[in-house]
Amino acid sequence: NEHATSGWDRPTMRRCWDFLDMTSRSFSAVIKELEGDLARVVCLFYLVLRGLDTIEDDMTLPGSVKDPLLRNFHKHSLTPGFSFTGSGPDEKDRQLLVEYPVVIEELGYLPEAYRNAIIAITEKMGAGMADFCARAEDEKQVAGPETIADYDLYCHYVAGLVGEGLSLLFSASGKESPHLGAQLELSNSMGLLLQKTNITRDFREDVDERRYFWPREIWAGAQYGGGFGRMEEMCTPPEGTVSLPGVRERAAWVQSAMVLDALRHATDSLDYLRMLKNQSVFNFCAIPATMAMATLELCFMNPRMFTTNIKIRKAVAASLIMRSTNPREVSYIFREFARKIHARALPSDPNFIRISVACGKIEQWC
Ligand code: PS7
Ligand code: MN
Ligand code: MN
Ligand code: MN
Ligand code: MN
Ligand code: MN
Repeated sequence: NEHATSGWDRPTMRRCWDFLDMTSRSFSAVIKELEGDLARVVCLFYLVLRGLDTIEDDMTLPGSVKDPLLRNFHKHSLTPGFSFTGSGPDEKDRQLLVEYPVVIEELGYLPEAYRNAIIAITEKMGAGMADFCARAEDEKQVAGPETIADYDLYCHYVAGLVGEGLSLLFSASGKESPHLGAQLELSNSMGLLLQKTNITRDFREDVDERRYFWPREIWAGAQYGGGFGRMEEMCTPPEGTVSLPGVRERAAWVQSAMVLDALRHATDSLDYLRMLKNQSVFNFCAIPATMAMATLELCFMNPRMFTTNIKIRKAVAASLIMRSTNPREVSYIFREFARKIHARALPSDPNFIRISVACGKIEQWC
């Protein structure tokens, strides 16, 4: 029967479900609702990438330890008994790496097509993360992406590849078309929409931990209303000065450039969602996408984003979960948030015209 291979009663799989709840704020519920095999397969994919991301995020690890761990994580994931106990005590998900052997064992029970897809994506993501870490270690370079193209590349490694891998798994399950796994452009866009929203919202948390993801082209250059010397200056004036005039306003223009850059991926994401046939897969992809659009609208022109960790209200999230059921409804949700953003844009913002165009494109899609 179905339960014999789904492993619902294996202690190792039970522990993996525990870890999914412990490590995921946003994905746990939608992953568990996936149909058939897919719930377990995507749960394991999530845990492998969560383990890899825990290593990437750990700023207490020296490059000499971190670099090979990231580059070889796909091999470790196939080595029975591998665990990593060297994460700093403050890493919130360090226990997952301590008990990583349960994930490795469950990967071993997966059909080969699924396992190979998960391992191939993990290898590419680990190499990409390591490349960016190496640049941050290099004293001659400023940490973080230089240009917007560079920012797109980083986001491709940590999120576009997740979209690519998920599409491969959906196709391999037979629940989605075999063509879906080949739509790399569209699945990349879904990942970039989510990742760029997360990077924009998490400004303060990331800067406080000395993690810099905003592209220098946006925060240092005048074109997008920037001109700051360091990311920190957007929330705290440089040492020895009182708050400079215009800092708040320029920070707002940089923030609006970040929201605008994320909005670029909205229509491709709608195209991706339109290709899906399975209801449980649709919900899994659409709910994080509408949450991202709500989060972008919350961030836009919101000075609180620079000082605290802002989140959409529980009632808004609950309503989005209920409404994100089909492509037309989801496009209306996108349009609703695009209209709110457009209505709050100021003509004095250097990004004003580009914002109008981006919102207009979403409007046109519907
Ligand atoms: C396998 C579901 C649906 C075609 C661990 C889902 C961190 C935003 O670090 O935890 O706490 O600020 O809030 C997810 C495309 C990836 C991109 C990426 C794997 C959508 C490791 C999610 C998630 C592709 C790198 C979590 C990208 O944010 O971040 C699975 C289609 C992991 C998806 C990271 C971020 C995800 C993220 P943090 P969060
Ligand atoms: Mn998280
Ligand atoms: Mn992270
Ligand atoms: Mn990370
Ligand atoms: Mn985090
Ligand atoms: Mn984040």
